[in-house]
Amino acid sequence: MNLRQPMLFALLTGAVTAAAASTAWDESVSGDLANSGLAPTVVTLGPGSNLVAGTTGRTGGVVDRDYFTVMLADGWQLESITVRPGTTFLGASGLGFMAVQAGPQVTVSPTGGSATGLLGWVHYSENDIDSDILGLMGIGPGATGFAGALPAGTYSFWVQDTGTGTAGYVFELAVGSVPEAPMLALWLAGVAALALRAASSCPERGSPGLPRGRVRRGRQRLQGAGNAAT
Ligand SMILES: [Ca+2]
Repeated sequence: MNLRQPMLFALLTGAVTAAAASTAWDESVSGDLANSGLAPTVVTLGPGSNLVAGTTGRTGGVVDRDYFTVMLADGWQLESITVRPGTTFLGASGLGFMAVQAGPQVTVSPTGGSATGLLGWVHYSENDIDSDILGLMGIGPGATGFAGALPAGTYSFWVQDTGTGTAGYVFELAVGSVPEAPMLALWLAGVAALALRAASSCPERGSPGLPRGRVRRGRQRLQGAGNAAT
């Protein structure tokens, strides 16, 4: 097989092999995430998939709220937040809550009942397992709102389930590089060049089944017709 063929296939299909998710924070290993929005735990994200796992819920009347801050460097963006299996729910509502505020803190009161000041928020449920909830966060009523990926910057997240008991959560945060227009143009030019090369390397005359003798005779007839017309 031509060594270029796999690369060409990948370019044309956009096929990318998904890298295994890495663990950015696991409460069972690294301890409870911060309980105060004013001092969130800093969680470091890398390119690709990052798992943030922990527990929330209400024990002895106290809600274990979890707050963490992530920083996205220039050229990078948060593309999705997928709820993964291992996430569980409490009470009749069966809803967990996740919110995000721009900056290094969540200053919005957890008991104020207002989303003002949040960038977005979402109630996630069993139905969201293996689904991306970032888009839903962006349309949380009362919050500033956003659409698409979260661009470079600092963001603080707030996770809670106020039901009695313990609810687990596993979120997969996908970080990707921001597509650059010049790079996209180069990529398109490359695809076009490969397509032209593929076309020009097709069997001459484009008639694999036509004997060469007939092709030659056909050309001679055409040339003869051309001569007659001049
Ligand atoms: Ca916790």
